[in-house]
Amino acid sequence: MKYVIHGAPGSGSGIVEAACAELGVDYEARDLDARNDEHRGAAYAAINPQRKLPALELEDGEIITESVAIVLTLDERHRDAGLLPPPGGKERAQALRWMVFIAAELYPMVEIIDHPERFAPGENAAQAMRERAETIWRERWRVLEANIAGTPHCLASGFCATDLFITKLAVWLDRAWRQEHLPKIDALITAVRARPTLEHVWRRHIRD
Ligand SMILES: N[C@@H](CCC(=O)N[C@@H](CS)C(=O)NCC(=O)O)C(=O)O
Repeated sequence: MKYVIHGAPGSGSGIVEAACAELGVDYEARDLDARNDEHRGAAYAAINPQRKLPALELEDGEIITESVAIVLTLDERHRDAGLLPPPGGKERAQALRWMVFIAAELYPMVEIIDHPERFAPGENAAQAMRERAETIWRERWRVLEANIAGTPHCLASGFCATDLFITKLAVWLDRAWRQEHLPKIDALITAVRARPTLEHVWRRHIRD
């Protein structure tokens, strides 16, 4: 079985590559030229009608989009690897809670900050929208910081896939601000980046 991950270096597809690397499954990272908006074109729209990365292609060609759905699918298919805590327990519930918080409350802020013109007409309105989104983005990171239960992971029980989401998105924050205001998340990133299984993934996906 071989998964195909449609993505781009530096993008959210790093979460899916990291999940596959943690699971030890065979995958091919199929990069699009996101700098030249290849993901906005018709060919990729046939894979993800939302024209966003990542998308996971299963061995029979089935496509899964939405990073949380992808990670849950991978966890279900490779349950023994423990990418997430076992179903039914409170640790899994917390892992899902914060994974969905990231996907639903934090990740959408990135589109508004990067492309405010999609949401507000005119340059002034777009700039005001970007500034407000940046404030909300940081406020929501503080909420997550206050709920990091482990040392240094999101869960008290240790590493899980939620830490991959946190690591990939938190590196988009200004580093000095992150170090000052999100010390627990900063320590989490350091630990997750140091995982030997993930070294080759972060080399492609995290610049500094
Ligand atoms: N809800 C999606 C969000 C994915 C997303 O926003 N991906 C970014 C890359 S990190 C993207 O493709 N942006 C392209 C665009 O907005 O034009 C998920 O969780 O997978």
